[in-house]
Amino acid sequence: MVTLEEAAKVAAHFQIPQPFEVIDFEGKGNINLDTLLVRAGDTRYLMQRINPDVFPLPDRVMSGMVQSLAAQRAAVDRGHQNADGWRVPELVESHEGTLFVDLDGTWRMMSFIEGTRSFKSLAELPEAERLRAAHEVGRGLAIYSDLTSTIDSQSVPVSLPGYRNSELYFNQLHAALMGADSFEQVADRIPTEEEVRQSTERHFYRALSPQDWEARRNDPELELFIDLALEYESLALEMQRLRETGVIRQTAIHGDTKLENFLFCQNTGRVVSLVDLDTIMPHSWLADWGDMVRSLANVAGEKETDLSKIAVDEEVYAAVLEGFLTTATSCTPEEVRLMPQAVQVIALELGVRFLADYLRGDTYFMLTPDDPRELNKVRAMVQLTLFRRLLDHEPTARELVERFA
Ligand code: GN1
Ligand code: MG
Repeated sequence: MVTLEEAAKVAAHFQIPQPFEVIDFEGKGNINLDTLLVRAGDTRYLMQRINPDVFPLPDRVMSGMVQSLAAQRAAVDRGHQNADGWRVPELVESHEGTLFVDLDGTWRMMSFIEGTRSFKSLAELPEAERLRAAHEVGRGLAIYSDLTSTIDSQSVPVSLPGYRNSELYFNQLHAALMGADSFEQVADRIPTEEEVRQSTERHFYRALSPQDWEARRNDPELELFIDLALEYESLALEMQRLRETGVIRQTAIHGDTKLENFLFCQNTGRVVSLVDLDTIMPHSWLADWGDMVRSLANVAGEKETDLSKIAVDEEVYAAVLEGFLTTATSCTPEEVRLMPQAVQVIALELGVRFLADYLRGDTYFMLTPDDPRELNKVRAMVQLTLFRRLLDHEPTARELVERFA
């Protein structure tokens, strides 16, 4: 990670007033670990390096982001019925007039949306406020989807080839279970499409010594989770087929709709923005729906070590569903019917991603020096436990969907 001194040198490339100071940003996510807050007078900015190990095609990331920002801005400016109070970050240009600078990686800077807060888990809110917040998040995703529905999904390049591809993630799990370290072992699992292969091949190979891999692979705590994931591989693949065969439509989705990326107005408690625009891509809105609900309904959060606390909060589920379905304007009945499975699939898929990453040696969700060595194992167990609970909860979820649809 860069030092604050190095970051200040990068910040000087952007058109911001002098003098400015750079501090670390605590609200960073799991991927762009170089995320800093830049303050110039009363104005604050967020500066980020797009993690090159995860996003090998940063210009694509930027192009999706630019399209999303432009669509949101245009909808707000023309007074879209849902856009009242919606806030859109702005990219800061460099002195050369570009929207990013390449300096040992691709850096971008954007305006910081003041007066808002975000949450990693609803547990950070007093109980009396949680359901309203869940309703707001559902409403927020419906608004975001509405405002960006003008984007032609076929014109958005996939920012991260292979992202949200369940089949690929399961193939990576199979490779990690084998402890593969050569092409021959995984030749039939590596994607054939060149650009997907280039972006993901690294994550098919073991990055641990054979001894360390074996210890992780044979960890008795993981056995049931590995079995569970493999048992439901076909569920995830089924959803993918429905998309590939056009039964469910593709739009330009957000791609990373966990609770943390929704900004709540500090005064009104309303959701006013959905940030982290790294993964705009053609896919189904059901993935955004699923990712949002799997992160929201698990009030214990993504890093809980006491698995007995992982549960589907039924009231939260109902509130987010109501917020979404009463605001959304363009869902087909077939898609609505699939809403419960979509949540299951994203929890399963994310569990598989964490599990495969832990088994092969943390090459994707990289650990910082302060992170516990077993973080990705914990994250995997949380998502797969949640997946189990979501399966049990399915009849209730179906009833709720029928009620609000
Ligand atoms: C990653 O970097 P962050 O925190 O925004 C990941 C998402 C996961 C999420 C889980 C590009 O998002 O897919 O759902 O972690 N983003 C990417 O916390 O892989
Ligand atoms: Mg992200």
